[in-house]
Amino acid sequence: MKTQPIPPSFLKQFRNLIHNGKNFAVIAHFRPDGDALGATIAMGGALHFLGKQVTMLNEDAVPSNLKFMEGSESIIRTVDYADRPDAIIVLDNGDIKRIGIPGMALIRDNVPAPVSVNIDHHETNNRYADLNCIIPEECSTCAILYHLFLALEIPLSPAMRDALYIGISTDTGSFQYERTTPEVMEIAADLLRQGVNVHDINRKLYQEIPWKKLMLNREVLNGIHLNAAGRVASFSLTRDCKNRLGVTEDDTDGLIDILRSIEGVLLAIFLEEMDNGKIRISLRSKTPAVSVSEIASRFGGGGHAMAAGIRMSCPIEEARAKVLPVLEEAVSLIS
Ligand SMILES: [Mn+2]
Repeated sequence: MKTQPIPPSFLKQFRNLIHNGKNFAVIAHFRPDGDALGATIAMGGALHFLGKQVTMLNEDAVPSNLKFMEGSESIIRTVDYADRPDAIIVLDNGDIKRIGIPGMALIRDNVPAPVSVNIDHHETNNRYADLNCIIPEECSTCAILYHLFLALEIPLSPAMRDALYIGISTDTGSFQYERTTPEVMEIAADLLRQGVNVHDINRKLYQEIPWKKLMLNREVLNGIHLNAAGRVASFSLTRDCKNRLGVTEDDTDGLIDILRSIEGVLLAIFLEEMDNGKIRISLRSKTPAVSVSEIASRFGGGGHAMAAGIRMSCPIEEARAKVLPVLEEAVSLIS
């Protein structure tokens, strides 16, 4: 296995921080996915092992499809947290705004302010914390934590082990995406040797689709648009449609994979009207020739080269009319 990727300076500072602190808060981005929750649970477990007081937080509730994760039941909503931690560890979060307003208040309004730590793999991460460990080459924050715990000689409890595996599996699209390197497979192999039940976890992650979600998939299949000679796929999900099917914002994750999976499609855009009226836009690229993170950043969004997102405050058709031409132009430049 290649040498561990954590910068020695971060390792040293992080070790001191953990040694000197007693009370920690751990948080990841809102609308948490498998990597955000996996990293939260694993870091919570590590601090617990070291005898620290630790509270796991998130702006949002754990989505129903990930409630099976052991430890997720101990994650509380940030708004319900009234303690003053010595340090707050922010995980899998590229932009400070994505921990939510109560989380930001925790960092900014406490006197003295807790030390903030930022461990992440988003390439657009702007290093907003006192201590930053950003490794865009890693497939997931959970992979970074795997290396971190190894370097710090922190053993994995079964809950931590499963959490890391789930973060790596979900952020690589179950070991399909570009960053599924030999090193990723070696981490997965080690976690399996330590006892991960792959069959059980995969069934819970990928083979328990609620009926209403399947009906939502049908809606997407009926409404896909292809542009730029079949190289750009798009779909707009309105609040009306979600209300009609009885689905929530939790149920819409992963729908963009349907668009991305179409033969010949290079770029996919999924627009969703949220409960608060804002538009959430997900972008995917299937070609290294186009970075959707670069396109997203033109609209104030961010993410990775192959997967990025934007939020806009305008009608959904207006958002589509703004972003779609940029994607069409981007594919037109590919030979
Ligand atoms: Mn991630």
